[in-house]
Amino acid sequence: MRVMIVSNRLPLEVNAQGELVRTTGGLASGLASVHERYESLWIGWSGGNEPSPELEKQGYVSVLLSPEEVKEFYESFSNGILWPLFHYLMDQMPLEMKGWETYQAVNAKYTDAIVAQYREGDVIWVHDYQLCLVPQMVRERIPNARIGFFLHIPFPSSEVFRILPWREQLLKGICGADLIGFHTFSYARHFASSLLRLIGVECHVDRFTQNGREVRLGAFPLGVEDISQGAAASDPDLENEIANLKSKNEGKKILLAVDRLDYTKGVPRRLVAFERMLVNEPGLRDKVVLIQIAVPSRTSVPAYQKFRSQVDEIVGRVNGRFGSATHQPIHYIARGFNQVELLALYRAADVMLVTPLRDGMNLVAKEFVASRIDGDGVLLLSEFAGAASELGESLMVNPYDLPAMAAAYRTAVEMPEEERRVRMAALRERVLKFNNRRWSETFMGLLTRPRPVTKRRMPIPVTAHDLLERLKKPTLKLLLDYDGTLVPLKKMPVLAAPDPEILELLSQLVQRPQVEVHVISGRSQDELQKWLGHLPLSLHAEHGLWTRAPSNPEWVCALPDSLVSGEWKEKVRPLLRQFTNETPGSLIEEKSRSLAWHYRMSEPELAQRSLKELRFQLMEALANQPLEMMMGNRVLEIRTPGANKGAATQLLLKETGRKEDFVAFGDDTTDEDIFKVLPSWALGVRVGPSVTRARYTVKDYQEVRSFLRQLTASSA
Ligand code: ADQ
Repeated sequence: MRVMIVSNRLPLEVNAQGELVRTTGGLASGLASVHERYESLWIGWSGGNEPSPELEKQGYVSVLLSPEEVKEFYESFSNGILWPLFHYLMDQMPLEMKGWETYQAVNAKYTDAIVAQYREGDVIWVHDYQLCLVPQMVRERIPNARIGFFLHIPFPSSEVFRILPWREQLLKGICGADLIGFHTFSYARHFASSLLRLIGVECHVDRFTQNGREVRLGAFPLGVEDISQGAAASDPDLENEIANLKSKNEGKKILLAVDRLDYTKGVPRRLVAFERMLVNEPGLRDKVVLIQIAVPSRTSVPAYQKFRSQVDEIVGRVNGRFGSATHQPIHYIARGFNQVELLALYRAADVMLVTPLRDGMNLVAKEFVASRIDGDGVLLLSEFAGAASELGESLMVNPYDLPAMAAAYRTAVEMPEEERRVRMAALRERVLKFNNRRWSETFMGLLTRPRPVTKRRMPIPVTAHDLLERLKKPTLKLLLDYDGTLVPLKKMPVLAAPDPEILELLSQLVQRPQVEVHVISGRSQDELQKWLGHLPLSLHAEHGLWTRAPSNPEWVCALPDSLVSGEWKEKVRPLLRQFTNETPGSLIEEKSRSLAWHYRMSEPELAQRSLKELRFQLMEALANQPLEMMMGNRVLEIRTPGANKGAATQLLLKETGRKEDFVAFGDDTTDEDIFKVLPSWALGVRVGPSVTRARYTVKDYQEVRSFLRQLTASSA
């Protein structure tokens, strides 16, 4: 098995001298282990616009981006819009949001690179917010590919995510994957609620169905290597460097912070809280020093330039205010450190400050813990970092609460050794156990698990023309559902009256003696009569309980009167009214032998909760009644049993025998009753993508109309 890792950037870039150098960032650190462990191919941008033979030799495939693409896809759209929004920092977004077209085009470019390299059996693992559209784009070209998607940054609340004008496309793009991973459970929960609210997809615990495919989602917190054991740890310079740092700061506690210089990392607030501690605690002024390492990042995005000068200004102010000829409170170093330098700093520090305003995970916190073989050191951690959900023994802070932060710094500096060790021991146990190897193995394990064998076979996608070709006999019985099959679904049932086009099509069709048309629906006799009654076709109302033949205006009931008494309605109606009042947007539909509760217009999460409660209360209230509850598309129907679309279909089939062709179209769960009873010689067609018992599927109601049109023409 080969793994294709796909990320916006490769972990190496070609510098001005043409040499390969490592890039800084959490994604590169996390994935290096996958690249080494599996047979793999890594696809991404190398930072340039020229192919590099050096990269290819090492198993990297570079995607080349033009300067305009870098500007619009990477800087404007990915880092200028998605990055701040996903981190809840909407004030960093530009007034005019640009780059969507290029974002799509570049996602297609990555897709081309994947398709060109793909070999049967490969596993494709796509990473991060720059490539949200890639999973679905690959799915369309390699339908049975195994695709994973991992988001390295937070997935925001659906209330924030919905701000994006392209929210639906981004969600559907991600849903092309088989497995979707996040760092924390709450990001997965936010994603699931966006699915429900924005594209109406309901998630059951850790899975949902998309276009008839099962998609899973879950929390897979990324970990780090045990860096106390790695190559850097055995570097001869390391111990010297640690001793050097300690002696230079003799008698002082070292507070350390290491970041990519990004406004999400909370650097200004961290520095201001430090200033506040110095103001509040004169006794500590010459006993603490803050070392802030910050590697410049995304320097061409406007929001970052402003932010850098803000940091410079605060550092200057604090050092000017509290520094002396022999002491400088903040050491601010704006460059990347190599691994040995970083490790020495982690090990020399007394307190590690990790205080992002929002962070997907934050690996610096875990690297610090992993490096502390001495079992000492204090981790001060923002509750808004993904890492907070795993590292509960750290000193937790809210980075927006400056007085509390300043107080926490003091607590950290003064924490007794015993407490430091107890906390660190617990942190180390977890960080070393749930390391990056475990992360990739868990994700890959789930992604490569054999797909569950479904008893139901997948329906065959067909066009109107394909269906027509399958008709063999001189005459045809046609069974048509109404809503969603002949006309598009509408928010309110009363708005779904037939349009002139469908009326014209049906009236043409019923003139053909070779075709017998039946319309079957959950709707009442009155509605069907009003909308289609003038046409000479058979109507079946309330899922087949009532039938009207073309030649006879009388409606006939399929069940004896005794079975359809409506007394139970007196009990159910008040309950439905109560739930309708409590669930804005829902409504009750009265039919002769049933009551339906529609909630298509309601706020989806509220509707789900109400539905659960309503079903429970109905079950209690109707315990001794021979009634059934039936779920349709955003509707719950309570009705007398015995009459359903399946029973009605069986009656029709009996008359037909095998002399005629029989075709049934439906788009809803209630139509599954039809497909269930169809013999092998009849054609069942589900309208729209879904798990179904029907043998065939067509795209939408337009395709049904196209079938009716071609049928009319061919039987003329
Ligand atoms: P980042 O935002 O890059 O990653 P982080 O997880 O902290 O954030 O990773 C930073 C990496 O870069 C660490 O390995 C760190 O050692 C290194 N680094 C940072 N500053 C450095 C410096 N000055 N010199 C040298 N190295 C430095 C994104 C998300 C995170 C998520 C990761 C991984 O924003 O939330 O944890 O991906 O999924």
